[in-house]
Amino acid sequence: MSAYEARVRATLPAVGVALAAGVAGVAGSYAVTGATPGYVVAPVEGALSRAMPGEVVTFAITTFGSLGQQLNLLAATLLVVGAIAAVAFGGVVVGRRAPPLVGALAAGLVVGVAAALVTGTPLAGVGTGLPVAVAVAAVDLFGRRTTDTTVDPDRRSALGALAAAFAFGALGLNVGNRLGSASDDAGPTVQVGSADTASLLDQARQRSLGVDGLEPLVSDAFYQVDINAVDPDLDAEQWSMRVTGAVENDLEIDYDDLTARESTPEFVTLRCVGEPLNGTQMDTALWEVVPVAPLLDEAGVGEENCCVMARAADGFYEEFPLSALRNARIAYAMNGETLPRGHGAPARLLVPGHWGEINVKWLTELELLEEEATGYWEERGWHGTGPVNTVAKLHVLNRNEGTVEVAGHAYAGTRGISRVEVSTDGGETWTDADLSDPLSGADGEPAEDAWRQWAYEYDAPDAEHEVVVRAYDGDGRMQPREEADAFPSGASGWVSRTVSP
Ligand SMILES: Nc1nc2c(c(=O)[nH]1)N[C@H]1C(S)=C(S)[C@@H](COP(=O)(O)O)O[C@H]1N2
Ligand SMILES: [Mo]
Repeated sequence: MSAYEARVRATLPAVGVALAAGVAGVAGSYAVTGATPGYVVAPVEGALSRAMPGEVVTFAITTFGSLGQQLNLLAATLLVVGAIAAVAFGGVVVGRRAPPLVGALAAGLVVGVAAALVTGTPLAGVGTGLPVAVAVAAVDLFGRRTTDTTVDPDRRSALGALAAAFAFGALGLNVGNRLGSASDDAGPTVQVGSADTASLLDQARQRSLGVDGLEPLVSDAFYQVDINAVDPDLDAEQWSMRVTGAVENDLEIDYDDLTARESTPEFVTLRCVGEPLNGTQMDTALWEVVPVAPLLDEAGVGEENCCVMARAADGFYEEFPLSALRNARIAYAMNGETLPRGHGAPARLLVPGHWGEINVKWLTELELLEEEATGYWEERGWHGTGPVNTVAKLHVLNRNEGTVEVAGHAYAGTRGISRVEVSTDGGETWTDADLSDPLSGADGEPAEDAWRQWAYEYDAPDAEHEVVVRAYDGDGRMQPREEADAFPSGASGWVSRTVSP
């Protein structure tokens, strides 16, 4: 064995202990915070995704979808484990020369203070630092004493530390998951739905077409898109939002002010500009909403304003025209319950007919601008602040006795859907599909911004054939055939599917 080899071998157990300390630190952090912004990996993941060049993010979104964010979270986790391990390694090295536990204390302290600073959560410091101190101390106390004054971890104690770290990790995951779900339930106790909520949800059930496998008019599972893997966890009682910028007087309203205002339940559909043509990031809910227009009047918004920058607690910001803001709503409940954390609790913006991205969640500020500015996704090359494209999705294909049934949803924002046509011969001939009745609001008027379902059943041909679907908006305009990718301004084209007999 060369001297170099011998040195590497001698260091390996210490590296093992250090990695174990890294895993234990991350697990300990998760155990005390759950999946909240206090989790030590969360700010690192956020910073990573923010620093990532727009081309890379766009590539990840269009190739991996939401998996890209999971990969980013994994990268951030490895980074944090590595950083903690480096400090712990230092602690082990110091421990060889210093009096007992000095290295352990130093490592725990450095990691703890760093975690507290990075997350802005003192508890995260304790959760992260303590397990690191314990892991390094274990080496001090149980490691092999090589001379009278120095200790070294041997292979056994390194393996022991690793095993303990993983056990601790599993425990941390479990405790953290429970914490996370507990904080989801802890909503404010206000009356969130008006009396009409239940009957409108019932209406949506009644008007949904009874097609097997077709998502109802109020989505069972509403998609979620966020810039961060870990969402803000805001306390409604602490929350407020401001109207600022080019206004006569700044306005600030808190949760009680918001929910005391006159509100209505409204069906609103959202669609993400980044989803593929036949993707599933398009959903509908019944939201309890307060109109934005009166707030603008109260703040005194003049004609010189072109637009607004909406800002949020997760560092997200989007700019869009004042005309769209005048028709926007602030939502604080969804399907009869307080707004879920993942959808922007305690309050989010809904901008009828516009791409999802300007429907800012965890809303904190509406800054009125006199000159155009650039939002988060526009800085990354997207054009997602305008009205949605018309689309008809084909999500269901049922083979029945002698027939084929195809179905999906169609959406054209505030233009509405007037008609959906289906072709079963690749676009040669077209037939009208059945449409669900339009959803209507508490006043009985048709919902301003909601999708419809379509369905079509035909005799099963014996040959392979191509099913194509296209929608017409409320003005009778046929959805353009020309295909476009999601980037930069939303997918468009006719959805088609080859069906074999
Ligand atoms: N604060 C904040 N608001 C946000 C986002 C975000 O990352 N942060 N994502 C936007 C995007 S891209 C979309 S498509 C919609 C999705 O809303 P949902 O997650 O409730 O479906 O929220 C928008 N609002
Ligand atoms: Mo989006």
